[in-house]
Amino acid sequence: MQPSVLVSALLLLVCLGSVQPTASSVSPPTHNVSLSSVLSRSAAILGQAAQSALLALTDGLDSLLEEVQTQLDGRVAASQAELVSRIDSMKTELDGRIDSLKIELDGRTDNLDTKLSDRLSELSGRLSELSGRLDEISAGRTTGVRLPRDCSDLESGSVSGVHLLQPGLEPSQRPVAAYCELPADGGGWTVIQRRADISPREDFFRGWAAYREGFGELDAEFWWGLQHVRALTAARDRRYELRVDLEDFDGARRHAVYQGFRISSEEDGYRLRAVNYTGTAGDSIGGHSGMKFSTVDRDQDSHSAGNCARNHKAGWWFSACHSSNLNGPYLAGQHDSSADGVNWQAWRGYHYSLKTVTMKIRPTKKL
Ligand SMILES: [Ca+2]
Repeated sequence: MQPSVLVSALLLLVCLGSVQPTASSVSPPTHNVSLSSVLSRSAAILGQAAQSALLALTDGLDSLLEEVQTQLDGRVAASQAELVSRIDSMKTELDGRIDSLKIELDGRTDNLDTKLSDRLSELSGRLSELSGRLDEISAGRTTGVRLPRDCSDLESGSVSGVHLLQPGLEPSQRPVAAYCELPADGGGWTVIQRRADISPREDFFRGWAAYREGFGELDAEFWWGLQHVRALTAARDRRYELRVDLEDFDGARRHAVYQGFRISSEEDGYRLRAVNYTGTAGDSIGGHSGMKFSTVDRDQDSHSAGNCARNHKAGWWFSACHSSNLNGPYLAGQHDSSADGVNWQAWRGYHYSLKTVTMKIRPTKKL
């Protein structure tokens, strides 16, 4: 609209311009009045045209601005809506996650409660069982009836598990709980040590007092205690054998039996006697026969320059130092370090820590 008005005005101006020189060249001076009126009318027409053009231009700009503004408003509104929708969906997702975490947490708490409750009931059951047995012992003391000295004295029909024994010959000696392995190989085995692939794992890197008294759980990993082994093997009327059962992580099993087994008094260092080997594992204890027991805090080994118990992280009848380390750290199979696992040199060597070990004793003779 506005360009066409401008063009018309300009065309008029050109026409007037082309007429004027001719008129001025051929017309007399009297014609000047009518020319000036033509010019003034033209100027008026031009002014009006310019004004119309300006108005049209202003209108055009206004509508353009309105259109831009509308579009901008629309886009801002759309962005806002998109943002709100995103925030909403994030919030929904977070709420969902929080809910599922709450449910998981509740489930775990319930599970833990159940486990704790089961364990408490089990412990409570064992406590009342032990309490009942203690009553029996008290009754036995007054009537002169003794508890079994070792597991071979249990009545026939007894089952494997924890039993109360009285290893010492002194009637005043306190009873001690022991694990009895009854059906295996004729039965009657008193287990004096066990390693197994279970958790929580027992710490076997302990001092003299712990190895003397015993530690661990009888139905899991444990060391029964040198004082009890001594009490049994000190008796002159019985001879004991030691059997060691070994298993690796491939499920292979070997055993070693020492038909003559005993240990000396604490004053003598719980010195080992293990002779007359038979078995399938190779002899890795015979070389320790005659050695005193050593712990990290009581070095009684034959290695004058070093502490074998510290170096191999166990208590054992170390010489300088060992061909078996059955109380060593549970390294679970192949290990780079040398001789500081649950090692049996004659079978799996110094870089293999066995999966399961059981050491057990029973009388070969009852005089
Ligand atoms: Ca030493």
